[in-house]
Amino acid sequence: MSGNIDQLAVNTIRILAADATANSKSGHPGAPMGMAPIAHVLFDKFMKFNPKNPEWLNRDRFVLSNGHGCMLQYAILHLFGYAITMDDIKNFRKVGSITPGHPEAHDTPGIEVTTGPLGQGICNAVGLAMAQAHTAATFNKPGFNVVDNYTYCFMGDGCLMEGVSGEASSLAGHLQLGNLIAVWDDNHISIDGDTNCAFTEDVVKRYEAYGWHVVTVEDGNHDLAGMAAAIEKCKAVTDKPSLIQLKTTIGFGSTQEGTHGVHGSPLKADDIKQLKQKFGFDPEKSFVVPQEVYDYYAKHAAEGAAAEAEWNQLLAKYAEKYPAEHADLQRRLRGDLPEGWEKALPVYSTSDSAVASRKLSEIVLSKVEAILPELVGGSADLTGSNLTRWKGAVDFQPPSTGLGDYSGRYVRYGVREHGMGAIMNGLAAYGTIIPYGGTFLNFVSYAAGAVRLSALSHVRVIWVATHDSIGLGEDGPTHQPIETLAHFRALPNCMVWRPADGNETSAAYKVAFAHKTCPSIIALSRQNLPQLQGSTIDNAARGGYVLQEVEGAQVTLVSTGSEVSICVEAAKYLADNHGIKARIVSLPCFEIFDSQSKEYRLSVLPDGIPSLSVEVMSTMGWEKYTHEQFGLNRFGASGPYLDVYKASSSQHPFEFTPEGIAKRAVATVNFWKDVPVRSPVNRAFDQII
Ligand SMILES: Cc1ncc(C[n+]2csc(CCOP(=O)(O)OP(=O)(O)O)c2C)c(N)n1
Ligand SMILES: *[C@@H]1O[C@H](CO)[C@@H](O)[C@H](O)[C@H]1NC(C)=O
Ligand SMILES: CC(=O)N[C@H]1CO[C@H](CO)[C@@H](O)[C@@H]1O
Ligand SMILES: CC(=O)N[C@H]1CO[C@H](CO)[C@@H](O)[C@@H]1O
Ligand SMILES: [Mg+2]
Repeated sequence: MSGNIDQLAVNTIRILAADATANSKSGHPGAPMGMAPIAHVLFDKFMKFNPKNPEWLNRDRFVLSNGHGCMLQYAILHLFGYAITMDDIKNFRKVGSITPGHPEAHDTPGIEVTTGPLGQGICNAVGLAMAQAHTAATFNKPGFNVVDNYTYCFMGDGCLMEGVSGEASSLAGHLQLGNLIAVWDDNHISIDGDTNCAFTEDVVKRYEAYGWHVVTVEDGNHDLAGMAAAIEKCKAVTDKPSLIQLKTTIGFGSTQEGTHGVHGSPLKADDIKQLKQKFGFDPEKSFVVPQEVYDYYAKHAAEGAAAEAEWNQLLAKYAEKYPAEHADLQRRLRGDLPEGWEKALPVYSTSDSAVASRKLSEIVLSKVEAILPELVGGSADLTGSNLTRWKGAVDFQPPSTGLGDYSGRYVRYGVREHGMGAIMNGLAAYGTIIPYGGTFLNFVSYAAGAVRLSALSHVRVIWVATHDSIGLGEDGPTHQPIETLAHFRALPNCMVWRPADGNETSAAYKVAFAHKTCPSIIALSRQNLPQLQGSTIDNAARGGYVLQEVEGAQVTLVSTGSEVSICVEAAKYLADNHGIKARIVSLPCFEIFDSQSKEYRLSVLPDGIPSLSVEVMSTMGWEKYTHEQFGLNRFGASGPYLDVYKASSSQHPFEFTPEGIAKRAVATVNFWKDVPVRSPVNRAFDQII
């Protein structure tokens, strides 16, 4: 296998990466040049894919966790015939190109997940491998291996330094994911130089301790046969994930090879010239691919197309023999939910008792789990308190543990919020699963890096975020979220829901499940909440609505979650004690409310009436909807929750009571009495795109 064509292909990849980064005067040539040999071996000799149909279910998955090396992936995808042209390579890192600065899943055919923030990709790969194992266990039948595939991942020193990779790798070892094979680009270099300045642990022993199978390839620059043998060995180990420690030279071929100088700066013109000369390319020409390299890769691409054609025949027979399973699989792959599924969502009446919304959430999950088999839930070790596991759920576990099996739909993530978030992104990216995960709202912040990527990469991931405020009480300020909602509301393409009662909780799930390209965080209370007159699923599904209208209203109280019912009492108090008429708006999701027509938004937040928002959180962001804000721009306090809400000392000036709200409503009415009041919904830029 050390024939000329292999070497020529490897050098072509290296030079393409050098040319593209030089052309865009930006990018990272080092990792692509160092990893070109393993990429060639993996894609050409092992990976199963059809460049003409990057969506084929039974393709092997590939994740470039060291996403800065994306020119490696773009070069490979181009050479194998994915819909990435040489012009696209020339447009690397330019506005509007399909070859952005780091891999973005929905931009580029053949890119599975969005990577770049180091450590995330390997966790996505764990999620993809879990999804494969689950989908295989769910759909495969004797004689019908509809899903029999692998997930491969490249990662750098940076990924291994990031803690999140340890969370997911630890879980992958426990889960015995034999279909996961990761390659560590052990080049001893990161941005600060030699990794011996900060990263000296024994990674091999660490991964062995996680329960991984580890092999080492000493010469990742030349030993193509050794690399192939290593992958072969890893494939043979089916009860452990595998790590290949691949010793490489960053920027191999550059005059600066082996130094951090080639990590993130394009090669200089004379360096590129000597590189091309050394590899037998014309030093005067750029973006050159020898036809024999295209032809050679086209053979493997054709094998992939044939494999898919064969698989399609298998699937056709499967459809005859197992029509229900086949229909379910196809539906899931489209991302559609079963017809009429929403009828299973519980509705409540005002006579139903007050229930904590975390419990209401559990009721929703229990009602829909049988209808939505694609739901795969879990919790970061808070199953009991965040109520994420429906009765009779089977755990997703290796059968050998006796704790469950791979068809199980409940994942024990352990105390690993960030890992859970990043793994869920991989689960969602696979195509057959809608993942949800539970933890306290405050600890979703631990996973902010992963949540941000959910939003950026348009995946349907749901956070069941309980204990959503100072209302959690005794656990105190360390557990009481303050800034969390403002943070995630500021994240584009992320729904932050804070339902006020049973109907609103059903609405939150209805929209979260139905929205194929947007993650959700559903903030849920620990304390009981009454069923509110006027809340319906349809109303709440618009993101905001008028809960209580009153003729001649002088103030609008706008609120979310557990504070809405306190506003209802405050309105009564205002009428009885101050003769002030207050209307009430519930605004459970900014993102969805913002997507309604201006006319609708103005009907909810009209001109002429001053408005006051009430939420026991940072007031940041509420200026967009209300004239005045009552919130908590400081940390909470520990104590029984009603005492915390009531506290009115100078040290704890909270007053989230009907009286406290009324006091501020009176001030609002007085302050705005003699000035024209326009709804904050009116904005100067409405006519500008
Ligand atoms: C979470 C995160 N922190 C920092 C960075 C910036 N960054 C990009 S590459 C890199 C060094 C990575 O070193 P390594 O993985 O060894 O890559 P190599 O230099 O070998 O290509 C850093 C710190 C990042 N992309 N993501
Ligand atoms: C809940 O919604 C249903 C229909 O969507 C409605 O009939 C019912 O009155 C609502 N319950 C409350 C408490 O408003
Ligand atoms: C060929 C092969 O080993 N396929 C495996 C792919 O992954 C599934 C799920 O882990 C296994 O059941 C298959 O054996
Ligand atoms: C379904 C489930 O696991 N419910 C549990 C929720 O947590 C409480 C304790 O907080 C348990 O009693 C339930 O069994
Ligand atoms: Mg490195």
